[in-house]
Amino acid sequence: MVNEERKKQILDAIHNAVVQYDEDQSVMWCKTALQEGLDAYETTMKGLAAGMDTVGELYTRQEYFVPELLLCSDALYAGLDILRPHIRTDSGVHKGKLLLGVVEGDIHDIGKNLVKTMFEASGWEVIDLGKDVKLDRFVEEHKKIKADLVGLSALMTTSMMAIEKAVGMLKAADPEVKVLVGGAPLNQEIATKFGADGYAEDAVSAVKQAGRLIKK
Ligand code: B1M
Repeated sequence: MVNEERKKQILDAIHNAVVQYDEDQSVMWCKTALQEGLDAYETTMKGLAAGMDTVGELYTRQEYFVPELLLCSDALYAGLDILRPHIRTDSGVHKGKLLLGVVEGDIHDIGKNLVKTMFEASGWEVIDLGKDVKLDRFVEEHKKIKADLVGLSALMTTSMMAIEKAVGMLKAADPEVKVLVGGAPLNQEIATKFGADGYAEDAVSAVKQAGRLIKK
């Protein structure tokens, strides 16, 4: 196991690779992280996702623009491809079926994909509808597959309003449906106001929250 100093060096290098949109460095340092025994999930969050947070700050300060954001996302995904197979799994246990997607009007899917990764790693079957998903589609697919849980993600204050609508549509179609919501502009208070059954601020707490919701 590496010492704290080396761990920080590796996580910083991954963070910087995302910020500098350097796919090769992202891949190289994520491989190094695994070779040196770092936990794959911690590396994802404290390296790749932390890099994306810095990118967000650069965008807010107008030092980065949309093209840079896209390149940074590519560097994040290149690293995630290396780490994902190593994220610890609860193999052989089927926990439930999650219908997941980013609501209409919103194409931010990095967070949703991390949520998906954690659910799959924890033994859930995930039906991923992708991003910018029309609200009718969540209802139609839920009717077809009878998901144990529907997960809705939104990253913008504008698109988050679609969550309230989607929850209403899902509950009208199936009063028993459980809906979990998440994404940066949301919090527990808003989620409750929108009628959702649960809210989670990150991918790990989403899985824990899901476990609680389907037990009820
Ligand atoms: Co844009 N974007 N973006 N963007 N983008 C934000 C969200 C923004 C906050 C930037 C800013 O202004 N500071 C801002 C929104 C402002 C607002 O709220 N109104 C913004 C904007 C304005 C836009 C555009 C409109 C820009 C434009 O075109 N002028 C446009 C939107 C187009 C559209 O959607 N219709 C746009 C486009 C893009 C890109 C395509 C270039 C790219 C996305 C690439 C992609 O996703 N494939 C992008 C990016 C990368 C960002 C920032 C920089 C990073 C988002 C991210 O991936 N974070 C973002 C600024 C920021 O967040 N600081 C920004 C990392 C990710 C791991 O975190 O997504 O929060 P997050 O996910 C977390 C939790 O939220 C939670 O768990 C995840 C993992 O722990 N979570 C859930 C998420 N979903 C969950 C669901 C759950 C539970 C937990 O249960 C179901």
